[in-house]
Amino acid sequence: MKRILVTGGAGFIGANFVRHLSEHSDYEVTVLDKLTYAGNPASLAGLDERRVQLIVGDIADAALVDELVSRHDAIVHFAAESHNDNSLSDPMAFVQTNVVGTFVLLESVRKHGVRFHHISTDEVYGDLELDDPQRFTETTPYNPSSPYSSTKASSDLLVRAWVRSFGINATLSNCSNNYGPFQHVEKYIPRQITNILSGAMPRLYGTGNNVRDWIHVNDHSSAVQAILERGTIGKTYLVGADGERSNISVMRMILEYMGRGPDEFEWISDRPGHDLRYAIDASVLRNELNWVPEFQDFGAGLEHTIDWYCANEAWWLPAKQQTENKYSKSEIVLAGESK
Ligand code: NAD
Ligand code: TDX
Repeated sequence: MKRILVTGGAGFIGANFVRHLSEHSDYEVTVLDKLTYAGNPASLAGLDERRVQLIVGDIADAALVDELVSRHDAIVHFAAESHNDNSLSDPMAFVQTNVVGTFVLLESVRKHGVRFHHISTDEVYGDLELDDPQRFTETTPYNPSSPYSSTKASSDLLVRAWVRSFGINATLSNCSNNYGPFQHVEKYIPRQITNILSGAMPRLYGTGNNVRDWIHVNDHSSAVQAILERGTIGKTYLVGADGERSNISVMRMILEYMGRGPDEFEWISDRPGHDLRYAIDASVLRNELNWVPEFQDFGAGLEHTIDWYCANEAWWLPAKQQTENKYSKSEIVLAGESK
């Protein structure tokens, strides 16, 4: 297995994965990316051009996909519309890329018999109560809440059906919330860091008690490589690093690390349908593939991420104003500490 096609490789997790493969394998990588607002070729800057090639195109373009799939040994499929808030204002693009785009890839994979790994999210399982002792496992029933998570769930079900009905060589992984370098400024952690760096207030939705299960993006990359190389065909693996934290606690860590007071943020009206808590039980991945996350200390990973945004303003600044303009159309700032 030498030639890998990475869809969405100019996005946050895809670009980090391509960087990871450059360091931890001798694969040749082709990135297929539409370069939507979320894709940035600068995220691949500095990589060896003899080993990493960027093709700008759409995963729903069947002719392009077929030509590319036919000359690769494996596909790792990250490309997606990925932001819940956008899926509330413009769901069509989510159906087109996440569902139709995945279908187009699967048909080509079926035709050419290549290995396929599908990247998905823990959000397909819906949410948990704050005090629920259970975490998501590979057998938790699907129960997605948002247009984003419902289209990711749809894509997972397509992959499973193509395995069962057509015998394609596919694996799936559902990961928790990633953080690290090259994440778009629309997402929670980079938004707060870059708000502070731009002289604006950080913004917290709802009560701030919602819990996300954070994993460093490099640990997601090592998990995907392990599944790609050693995973059982047809199987789903949950990826997480025991990183549950409430949004308000993450907010206060960012404020502290950036030298601000604990209440120097704004309370914002809640996201409609806001999932309360995600939590992953990754013991299948740990036990079967001996995968261990490297970034066990969330505080250290967060400080490293803050340092990266401080040092890479040229990477994030061009997207900042447009992102905040989009948010300003729907967000309502609440007076005082109300919910
Ligand atoms: P991202 O939005 O940063 O990147 C998505 C990339 O896909 C962009 O480069 C974009 O240009 C590209 N793309 C979008 N539509 C395309 C199309 N039609 N054809 C080709 N390329 C297209 O997203 P991300 O956060 O890096 O997420 C990557 C994958 O990981 C997604 O499948 C997402 O569902 C999944 N995931 C993300 C997280 C997270 O915390 N960010 C957690 C679990 C799973
Ligand atoms: O400004 C904000 N303030 C805020 O309180 C933003 C942008 C978000 N939030 C909250 C909403 C969530 O509870 O922070 C939490 C994280 O929000 P996002 O970064 O938008 O992530 P989330 O909705 O949890 O989804 C992410 O994890 C799962 C990714 O965007 C998905 O692609 C992935 O599947």
